[in-house]
This record gives sequence, structure tokens and C-alpha cells, in this order.
Amino acid sequence: MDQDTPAEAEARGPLDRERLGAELADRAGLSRIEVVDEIDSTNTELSRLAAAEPDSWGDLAVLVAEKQTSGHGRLHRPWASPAGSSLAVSILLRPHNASGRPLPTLGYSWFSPLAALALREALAQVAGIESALKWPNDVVVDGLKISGILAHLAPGAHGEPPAVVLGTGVNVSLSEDELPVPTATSASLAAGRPVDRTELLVRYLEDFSRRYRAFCAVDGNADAPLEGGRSLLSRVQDATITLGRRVRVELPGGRRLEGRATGLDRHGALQVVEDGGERHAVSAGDVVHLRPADGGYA
Ligand code: BT5
Repeated sequence: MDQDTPAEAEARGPLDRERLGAELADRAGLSRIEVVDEIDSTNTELSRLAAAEPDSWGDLAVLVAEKQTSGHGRLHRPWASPAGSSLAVSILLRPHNASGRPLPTLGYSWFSPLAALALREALAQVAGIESALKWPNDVVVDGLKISGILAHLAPGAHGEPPAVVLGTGVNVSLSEDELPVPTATSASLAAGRPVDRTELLVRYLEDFSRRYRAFCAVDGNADAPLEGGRSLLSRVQDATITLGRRVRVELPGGRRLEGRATGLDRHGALQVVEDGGERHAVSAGDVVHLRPADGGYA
């Protein structure tokens, strides 16, 4: 491999912990932010901390790791996050509305797309990259996966409804030969220049926190206008490239559907119309985008 340029070497340096400290937490409304060198998985560790020390790990507490030894995706699939060239970050959510009542758990399915929208905005601002959402939890650039998002439930504090641990992995400065799978890309590859990991993380956290608070203010209703603008449902629909495409959906039990993805319902489920006209609302599964005439991957 060629030697890194100084800008590339700088981009591969450690995260700037000074910029990821109290001032960011204040500005973005985070309850705390911790950066560790190495952990098995930020999602697993944050779930442990949420259960063991609920009073110290409140709403919008953030855990970031330079390196994960056992990062995972859905169904325990491995997630590769090489030290120094990716982001591994988890955010704890204990959502309450403006009157202080816990959010209806029906709204919880929107936290992953909310994170994906925030990351999309951060990628645009920091790296000038146009990305899109691929249902259910990927952020892609030209059909290649730059980020995966994984949300799971954690115990609620003091008898409250469950908390959510929302983990995001982002490929930032991986080179072509470091990509873990052929369907992946990285921010620096897509931008054609080095991308600052700390800056990307700061923007992501600021943007996520703002959107999350706006969503909580409407009690987790995906149809309600956010911050005086469009609803979360309509923003997510617009950003999701799966919609309008022919898809194959691999359902959790091993069953498959093939047809056209037509939209999202108000709980974030993917609406699919099979070739015979049968309609389905899919709340969990893996999607393969099909080209009109073949069974290929896009
Ligand atoms: C995901 O799962 O895409 C969710 C990944 C979430 C990772 C974050 S990192 C911080 C937090 N801590 C964790 O332990 N997890 C979260 P899924 O849709 O199941 O996709 C997993 C698949 O993506 C794997 O089977 C590989 O094919 C592929 N993959 C693995 N590493 C990748 C990478 N770095 N870039 C692109 N694709 C990857």
C-alpha cells in the first residue's frame, strides 16, 4: 500500500478527546460522553452500564470506542470496526415527552432511521457525501454500505419502560483493501479525500440529539410535523432508496418475499406488494435491491 499523506495520517490519528468532552455534551444536550480505547462492543457495554448504574447513565449518554473486539450487527452477525479508521458509538435513550411522560414504545422503531438521517446529514456536511438509507438500518453511498445501525432494548430505570441502546458503526478512513466486505465503502473513499473522524462524530451527535429531542417533543409520533417542518415519516421516506424498487426480502424465519417496496407505514415497517398483488408490512428482515430483470445485488 502507498504511504499515507500527512492529511491521511492525521485522519487516522486517535479521536480528539478534548473535542469530545464536556463542552460538546453541553452544546448537544448529551448527559455524558465517554471515549474508551477498547471494548467488546459499545452496545453490549452500554446495555450493561444502563442496567448496573441507571442513575449515572441517563438519557443521551454516549459511549464511544476506538476499537471493538466483538462488534456485532443484527442476528449476531459480525461488524468490523478497525481501530483508527472507523467510528463505533452507542447512545442510550430513555425517551420522555415534553410533559415528562415516557414515550410510547411504539415510537421506538423510529430511532434507527432517526440516527441514519443524522449520519446522512453529518456525512454531507463534513465530507460532502450524498448518502441514502437502505431499509431497515443501513446508510449507503452508491449502493455500498458506509454505516450500519443497531438498536436494542435495555432495562428501564426504576420501573420505567425499557431504554434503547442505539449503536452506529461508520467506515471513515478505510482504504479499498481494508473494506471487510465487497458491499462496503468508507467516507474517505466516497469523498476522495481524508475525512476527520472527530468532526464527523461531533456533527452526528449534535444532529442526532436535536432530531431526537424534536421527536420526543411530538411524543414519538412519526406523522407529526417536526420543528415546524415535515414529519419524520416523510423525511425518512424521501431518504430511503429502497422505496419504489424491486426487492427480495429475507424474513427472519427463512421465508422470502419478492415484489415492489412501495412505502413505510407509521411504525416504520416496509410495505411490499408481491408480484401477484399480495400486500405485506415487513417489520424485520434483510432486503436485497433487485435490478428490474435479474436477481442481482445493488
Ligand atoms: C448492521 O447489522 O449493519 C448493524 C451494525 C451496527 C454496528 C455498531 S458499531 C457500534 C455498536 N456496537 C456494536 O456491537 N454494534 C453497533 P447488519 O444489518 O446485521 O449487517 C451486518 C453485516 O454487515 C455483516 O454480516 C457484514 O456482511 C456487513 N459488515 C460487517 N462489517 C461491515 C463494515 N464495516 N462495513 C460494511 N459492512 C459490514
